[in-house]
Amino acid sequence: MTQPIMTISRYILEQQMKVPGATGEFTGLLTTITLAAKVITREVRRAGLSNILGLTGAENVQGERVTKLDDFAHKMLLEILGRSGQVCALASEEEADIIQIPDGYPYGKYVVLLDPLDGSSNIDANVSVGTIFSIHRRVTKDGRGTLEDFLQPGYKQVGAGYILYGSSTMLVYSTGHGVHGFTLDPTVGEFLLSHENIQIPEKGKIYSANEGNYGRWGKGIQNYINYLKEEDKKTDRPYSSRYIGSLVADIHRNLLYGGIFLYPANSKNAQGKLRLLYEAAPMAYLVEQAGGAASTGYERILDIQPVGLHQRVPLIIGSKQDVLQAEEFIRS
Ligand code: FBP
Repeated sequence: MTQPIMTISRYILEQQMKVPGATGEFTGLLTTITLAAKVITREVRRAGLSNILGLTGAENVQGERVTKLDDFAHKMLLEILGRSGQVCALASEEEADIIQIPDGYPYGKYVVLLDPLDGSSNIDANVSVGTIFSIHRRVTKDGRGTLEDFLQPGYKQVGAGYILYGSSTMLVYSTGHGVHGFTLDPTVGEFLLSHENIQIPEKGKIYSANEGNYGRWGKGIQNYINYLKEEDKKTDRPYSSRYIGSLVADIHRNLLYGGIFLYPANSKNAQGKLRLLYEAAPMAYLVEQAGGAASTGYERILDIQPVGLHQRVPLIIGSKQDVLQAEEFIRS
C-alpha cells in the first residue's frame, strides 16, 4: 500500500480548509516561502563549488561582516516575497530599515521579518545553517507597510518557521495549530510531511550555550550551568552539552530531543546577542506551540512589546521544566 504523498502545499491547503472565510492569501504566502527555500537550498548545497563561500566585503546594520550566502539568501527572499502580492513590506537582518515592495506590485495584508541566513559564521565550515521567518498581519489599513506593522509583540504572529539546511533540508513552521516539519525530497523537488505535530519533551538532558561567555554571565546563569553539570542520576544530571552555533540547528535538535538553549545577557551585551523580531520571537512561537517555553529569564519572549527592528533580547528557550528552572536560578 503506497504511503500517501503529503506535500507541504497540500498540507497548508488542508489546514486552510479548516479556517472558515480563509482567503488563501496566507496559504499563498507559505507556498511562496517554500519556493524561496528551494532556491536557497540549491545554492547552499553546492556552495563549495559555486564561488559563493566567503565574504562580500560589506558590513550589515549589526556591524557583522556579510557573507556571500547571506547576501544571496537576502536578495532571493526579497525578490520572491516582494513580488508575491502577499506582503505590504519586508524586514531583514541585512537591512537597517523596513523594505518596501517593488513599485507596481499589489500590497498584501502581511509583513514578513527575515533572518535570511542564520548561523552564517558556520557556512564556510559546511555546518548546518538556516533561514528564519516571522509573519504578522498588517495593522495599518492599506498601501505601503510601515514600521508600525512590524513592531508587534510575538504573540500576535500569525505564523513563523525556519528552514534548516542540514544533512537534509527541512521546513518547520506553525500557524498556531501545532508545529509541523517537512523534508525536501530532492528526487521530486517537494517538501514532504516528515514530522507532524512536533511536541518538545517536558524536560530534557541537553543544554546548549556558548560557554566561552561563562565569565561574562551573571551569577544566576553561572549557578544554573554549574547545577546542570553536577552528578545526580535522579535529575538526569549532568546534562550533555551540545552547541552548534547556528540557532536554527540548536533549536531544531532541542525541539526533537528536549533540552534548553541559552543566549543570556552578558557583560559585553546587556541584551545578549540574538534579535527579538526575526530570531527570538519566531523561535519562541514555535517552541511554545510545541509545548515548550521561551523567556528572557524574567519575561515571556512573546509578551515583549518591540521598540526597534533590530533590538536584541536574552533568550532562554526549550523544554518547559528546564526553562522554569533556569528562570528560578536567574531570579535568585
Ligand atoms: P546570524 O548568523 O544570523 O547573525 O545569527 C546569529 C548566530 O549565529 C546564531 O545562529 C547563533 O545561535 C549565535 O549567533 C552564535 O553566536 P556565538 O558565536 O556568539 O556563540
